[in-house]
Amino acid sequence: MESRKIDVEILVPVYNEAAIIERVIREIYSNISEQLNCRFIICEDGSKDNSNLIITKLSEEIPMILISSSERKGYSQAVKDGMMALTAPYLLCLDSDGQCDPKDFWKFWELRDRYDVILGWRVKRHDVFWRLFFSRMFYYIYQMFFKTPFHDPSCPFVLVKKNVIDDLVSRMGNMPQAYWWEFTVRVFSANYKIMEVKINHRYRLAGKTQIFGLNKVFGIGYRNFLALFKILRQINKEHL
Ligand SMILES: Nc1nc2c(ncn2[C@@H]2O[C@H](COP(=O)(O)OP(=O)(O)O)[C@@H](O)[C@H]2O)c(=O)[nH]1
Ligand SMILES: [Mg+2]
Repeated sequence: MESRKIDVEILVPVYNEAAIIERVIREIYSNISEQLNCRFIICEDGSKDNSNLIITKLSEEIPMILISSSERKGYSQAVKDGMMALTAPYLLCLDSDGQCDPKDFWKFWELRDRYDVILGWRVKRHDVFWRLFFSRMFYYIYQMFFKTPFHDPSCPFVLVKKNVIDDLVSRMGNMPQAYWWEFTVRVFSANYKIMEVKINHRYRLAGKTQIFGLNKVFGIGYRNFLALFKILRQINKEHL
């Protein structure tokens, strides 16, 4: 029997999310699989909890490709590896912390014929205040470099056509923890058709950020700042 073709693949990076991962995946799946044939690309690496076990169990029930490693790869490498495994015509990316509301997916999906990339815009972002502060400061610096039209260039809720991923993925990875900052400036400078969609952003379902602890934010910010020069140089070269 010929299997039905997949409409959209859903990339979800996972690190130490045992407390919530089953709930998050089931919520996404029940929303999207009602109307579309979908498959997850789950990128789990280095978790010290039961995340991998829970996901493996879920894979008996929910269609997924599991990209696992016992070493933690870091957010950007995990997402990049997931993007390289894409085979469907569309890729939806969202985090596994429950902050993105999968109901918003349908606003993205409606726009898919008119745009190459659809970005989430967290109008009311539910993160701790100091995180919002640092993110805003970085936004102003980023805008000095790239002058993008985006309100929320680091939103981890994105729908992208496969040809865009194929074009850009090999160049990605200059910001080990801040994948979307780089991704959005690359799609912008490559002149793809892009739309921002307002989304409902929630507090983490449980646990706390796996990346941006207050003790790490200065180091990450500094390295991201240096990466901006590198990305700018690369983009300028591409436009020569
Ligand atoms: N595969 C993988 N996923 C990660 C890694 N670090 C964080 N994540 C996942 O990426 C998402 C965002 O991480 P989080 O720490 O919540 O960052 P925040 O939402 O930006 O505060 C979560 O779903 C994490 O489980 C990593 O090193 N590897
Ligand atoms: Mg988050």
